[in-house]
Order: sequence, then structure tokens, then C-alpha cells
Amino acid sequence: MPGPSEGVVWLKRWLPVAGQQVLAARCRELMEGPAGGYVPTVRGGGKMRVRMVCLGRHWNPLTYRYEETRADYDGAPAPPIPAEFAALASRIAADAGFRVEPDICLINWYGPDGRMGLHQDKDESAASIAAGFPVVSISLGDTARFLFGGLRRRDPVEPILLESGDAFVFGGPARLRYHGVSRIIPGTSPPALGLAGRFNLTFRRF
Ligand SMILES: O=C(O)CCC(=O)C(=O)O
Repeated sequence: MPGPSEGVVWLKRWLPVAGQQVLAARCRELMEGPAGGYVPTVRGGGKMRVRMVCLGRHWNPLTYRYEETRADYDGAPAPPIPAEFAALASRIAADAGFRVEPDICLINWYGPDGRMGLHQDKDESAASIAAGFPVVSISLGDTARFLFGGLRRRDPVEPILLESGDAFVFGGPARLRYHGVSRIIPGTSPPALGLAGRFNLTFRRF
């Protein structure tokens, strides 16, 4: 597992279960609210294997650009990122040794068959990526088999089991490392959350 000197920090069980319950309830509301969750269709016509909601800016899966409204779906404006979400992400980043005020949050819901192919997060501004502002992720619910690779798609990937409450941060020289989710492990969520699946929140600075 790469470490802080390489820009990668895994904060196991960063968020206690009580905090996870609060965050999971907010994620549910946002998924079900106006401009809530939908299953995006990507370039080439395939459906993603997650339900997604974007806060702060909408990530368009057809153009791979951020925009104000959901041009690929229903034209609804992206809801703002709640101040408490941005503050939470800044705290996680600080614990990982980074200073950042994220202005985008993508919430992904993974059902039992959820997964996400290996990709780089490179649609933020060139200035943000050059500055190495990290991607900050926090997981809730079922454990995910997260794959963390290198800067080239063909580099070896390391499987990491991200559990509920875990935060994972990669920035600086690691900002463009490939990553994805190969599977969810059903039945592993803390019972107190009442989740049959997984929420993952990723924060970035545009
Ligand atoms: O679900 C995860 O842990 C990763 C999500 C992800 O890769 C993304 O939103 O870009």
C-alpha cells in the first residue's frame, strides 16, 4: 500500500458509526430529492453500474465535462454541495495532510451488482490537477473491493477493501492514479445503517 509520501492516505474507520448514520441519511435524501440519483449512460451507450448524484457541479458522462445542469439527463440544475459535506471533506483531507476546500461531490450508490471500471479522475480544471488537490472519498455501508492502480492504465492494481467509515485520499503525485471498484461484498454493512449496498462520496476541487 503506497503511503503519505506518495500522496495516498487510507484512513480506516475514520467516521464513527453514529456519523455514518447521519451521512447515510443525508445521502438517501439527496438520492431521492430534486435532481437526485439516476443511472448514467456513458459515451458509447453503456449504462453505469451505479446510481449517481452530483453536487456543486454536474459531471456529464457523455462529454466527461462538468456543467451547471444535467444536459445528459433531465436538464435539472446540480444541487449545491452542502456546507457540512465540504467541511467534512476538508477535515478528512487535513487528516491526510492536504489543504483543500472541495466544491464538487459525487455520490454513488452501489447495489449488490454495483461496480465501476478503472478510470482516472481528470475532468477537473487543469489548475486543480496541477496543484495536486486530492480526491477525497468516504464509504458507507457494504465493503467494496476498490482497485488502486498507477498512472498508466496497464500498471498493476492493488485491491483494497474499503469498509464503512473508511476514508481514502489521493492527491499530489497520486492525483491521476487509476482506480475503480470491482465488486461490493453484500451483507457487510454495519447493521445500524440499514443499508443493503454502499454509498461512496468523492469530493474534488474543480
Ligand atoms: O466508489 C468508490 O470507491 C470510487 C468512486 C470513484 O472512483 C469515482 O467516483 O470516481
